[in-house]
Amino acid sequence: MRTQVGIVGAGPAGLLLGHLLHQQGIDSVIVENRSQEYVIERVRAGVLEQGTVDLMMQMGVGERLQQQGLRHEGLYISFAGRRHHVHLAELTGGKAITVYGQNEVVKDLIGARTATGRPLYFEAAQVAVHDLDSARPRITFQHGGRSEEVTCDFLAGCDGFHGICRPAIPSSAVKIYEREYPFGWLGILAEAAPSCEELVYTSHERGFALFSMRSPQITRLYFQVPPEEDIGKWSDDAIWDEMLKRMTTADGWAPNTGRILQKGVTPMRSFVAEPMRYGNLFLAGDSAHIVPPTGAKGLNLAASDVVVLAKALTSFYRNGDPVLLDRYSEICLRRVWKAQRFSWWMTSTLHRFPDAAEFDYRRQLADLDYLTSSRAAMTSLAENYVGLPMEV
Ligand code: RFL
Ligand code: PHB
Repeated sequence: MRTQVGIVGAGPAGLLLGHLLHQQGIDSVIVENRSQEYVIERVRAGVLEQGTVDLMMQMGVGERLQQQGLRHEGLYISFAGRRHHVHLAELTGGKAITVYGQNEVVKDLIGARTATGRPLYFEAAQVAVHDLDSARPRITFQHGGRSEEVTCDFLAGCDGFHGICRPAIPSSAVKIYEREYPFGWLGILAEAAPSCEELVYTSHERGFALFSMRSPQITRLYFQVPPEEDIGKWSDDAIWDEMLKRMTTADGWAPNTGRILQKGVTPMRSFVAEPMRYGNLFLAGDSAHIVPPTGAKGLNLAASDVVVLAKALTSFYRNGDPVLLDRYSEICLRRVWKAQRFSWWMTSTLHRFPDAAEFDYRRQLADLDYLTSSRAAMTSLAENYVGLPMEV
């Protein structure tokens, strides 16, 4: 098989890239190792920045997002038993975020890809990339008992943090920046109507907790646990008990409880691989960088990377101009590092660090007090949370 751009991974990055390229008349083949059901059902992100929403609308894949997405013009920061409102839209000239599950985004994008009739292989086994620094890089894999080979002009490594593309780059050609956190998140999806219209980020002496949602019927909640926590240790009753202890505020607000539909533990990490290119392989999304979920940035960064990559490839195929391809990594990394900074800051400000001294905890509370009483501080939070501009 021959194509222009071989894409490894059918998460948000790979699917968005495939569609952006298709709209510019550039051919691609997408190769994914999991099944379609698995990719759609994986419960992950929920918050889309304004720019990600605008992108999906412009791409013509925003119909369900517009109908079912929950637009939020604010959020709450809760500490010392009180919720403090941050009016995102008022502080950012009208920008907002939209709560719409990543699995819904992926479902919409798979629908759009399928309608183009271009190849999207699920359940590909032994996926490997070859000849990265040549003019004809290749993807090989097994599918339905057959060996397949895709010869490409360019490869896009959109295969997430545990994928095969980043490890295929010689270690001398990539520098890794990394930080692990001494905690993870236990997350649940509950059959309960959200008891607040906006997200609530809580700093509590027992640790961080987050109230979110997926629909008018489904609440999504998280709380901080030790990094390797065994979910088997947590009965549903114990989870609710801990959620309510951390989230209930002095005015009596608390999440509604209900049947737990799904639960899991997520580790927290900050990670950047530089540069995001090796030869004709371009890394995009989680394959190149990971942020802790506190800033709700991961999926949105995947989207901004592929916007830059699609523009660069379009400019190359239209005008033979490689300048944007050469600047891809530099352009993406500027935004990536700002999202790293913001995610680290949200994480450090709201979580309890096991080795922190009393001084650190009091300073954290002062940080939150300042944040929620200074318009300047809230504006900084708001402009980062709704998303910094996508630059090309
Ligand atoms: P993905 O989604 O991991 O997709 C990569 C795809 O590649 C496939 N793959 C392979 N395919 C072929 N061959 C191989 N060898 C392969 N190895 C892997 C995988 O099966 C998969 O389908 O990466 P992508 O596209 O870069 O997208 C990134 C986002 O998924 C991620 O950043 C977000 O989920 C992070 N995240 C959040 N981001 C936000 O913007 N807003 C949020 O509110 C938010 N909340 C979250 C989150 C992530 C979470 N977890 C579980 C890590 C909340 C949580 C709990
Ligand atoms: C979610 O709804 O899953 C969610 C919301 C905000 C975050 C992370 C996850 O910061």
